[in-house]
Amino acid sequence: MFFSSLLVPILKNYPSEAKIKSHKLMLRTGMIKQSSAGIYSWLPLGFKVMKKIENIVREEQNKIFAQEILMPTIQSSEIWKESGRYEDYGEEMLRITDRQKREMLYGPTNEELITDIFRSSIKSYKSLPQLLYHIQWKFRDELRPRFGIMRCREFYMKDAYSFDLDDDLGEHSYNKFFLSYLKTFKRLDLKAIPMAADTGPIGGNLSHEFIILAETGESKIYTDKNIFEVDHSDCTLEKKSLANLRKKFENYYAVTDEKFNKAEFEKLVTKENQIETKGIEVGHIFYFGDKYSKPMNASVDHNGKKIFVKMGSYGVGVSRLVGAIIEAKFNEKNEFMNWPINVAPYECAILPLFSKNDKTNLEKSINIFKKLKDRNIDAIIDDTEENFSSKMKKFNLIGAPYQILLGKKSDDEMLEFKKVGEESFKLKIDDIIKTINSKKEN
Ligand code: P5A
Repeated sequence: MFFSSLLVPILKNYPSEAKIKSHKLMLRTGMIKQSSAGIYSWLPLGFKVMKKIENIVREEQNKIFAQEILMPTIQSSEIWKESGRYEDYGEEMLRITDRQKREMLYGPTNEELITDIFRSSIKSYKSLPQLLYHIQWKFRDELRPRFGIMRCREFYMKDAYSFDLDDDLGEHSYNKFFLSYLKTFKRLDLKAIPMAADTGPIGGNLSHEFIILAETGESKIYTDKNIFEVDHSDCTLEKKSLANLRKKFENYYAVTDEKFNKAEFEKLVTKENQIETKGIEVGHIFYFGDKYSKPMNASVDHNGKKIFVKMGSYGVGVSRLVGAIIEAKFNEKNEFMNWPINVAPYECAILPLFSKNDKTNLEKSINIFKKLKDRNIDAIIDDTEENFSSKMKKFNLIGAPYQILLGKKSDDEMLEFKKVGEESFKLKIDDIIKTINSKKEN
């Protein structure tokens, strides 16, 4: 409730090691602290934002009836030897030997572990489809970790896995995640475009990366600008509706670097519609059939016949999303962060001007805080002795979407209220509450 009691180590300036907006802002506002190369601690502000994002991701997974589980971070090498990826994964995999000299690893992804769970639990095709997900830390020993939590070694991922009887049903599961991702990113106020992408070490030949446009992104992309108009709001979980939605997107050229073909791009997209820019990959979905189920012997009985299940996997970079939202919403020139309200660290900041001898405004703040809290508004009072303008500057950077200013001549009834990055105006507390709550999801 009081800013002075929080662990928020704000810096006066942007640290020189940070090159992109999100890294700069996260270090300056004390959201994260680097512990070693590509490994970060999440401090209260950053952790709060990430947890809010995680919850939105979770809610959208639950809406397509995916079941949440939790798998460990440390895995045995045995299952990776079965799938054949133990050698293939190369130096990105952090390999660990335990005291019994067993080869273990810190999971970079979980296709093998989930396949092992599946094969020991499901025997009949009647239990299909199975959609399972977890939200867990991953480790990839990236050669060049950079841009803070955008490309780091330890990161937080939502990874889901689907199991179906045949390719047609497998693709239906794939399409459910396709829609679920569009909905998730929309709730985060991000325009993420599904683009045909390379499958790398995960495998398969059907795959989409979900990319948001950003100059600082690491993925080069080529697309038709009309793809931004495709709407998913009336799509249902029905098979045909989902397949149509994917088709609507796939009608437009949209690919990442590895899939780019200049002649094709120029033939399929008129000059004025061509977009050639950079983006941030916030999600990636894959369909790979029996790539893991066959070597690992994960099958079901279908009328006396043994069928290797058809699988897909679906990732969202939960920790990367914190940075991606900042890249999209931080106004660096005017120094304010415009968080979507449902992931903001605080929904409303109350900034009182007061002194040791006159704490009237601080007392007023406490009353306002209680009223906001009664109406479920997540507020914070800046009770520090900093001057008024540095409090405003600080909360613009932290990005409380709404702010109540109690300055020299603060009125009891008509409060000075503002949206971050905009001018203030006078409003009664009840109307402030209405304004804030109207912007929030139910
Ligand atoms: C899909 C789920 C997979 O790992 N297996 C399980 C599949 N896909 S992926 O594309 O490799 O990763 C999924 C998402 O995780 C984020 N991500 C990262 N975030 C921060 N730092 C990294 N080094 C990093 N690597 C991947 C991305 O958002 C990616 O889309």
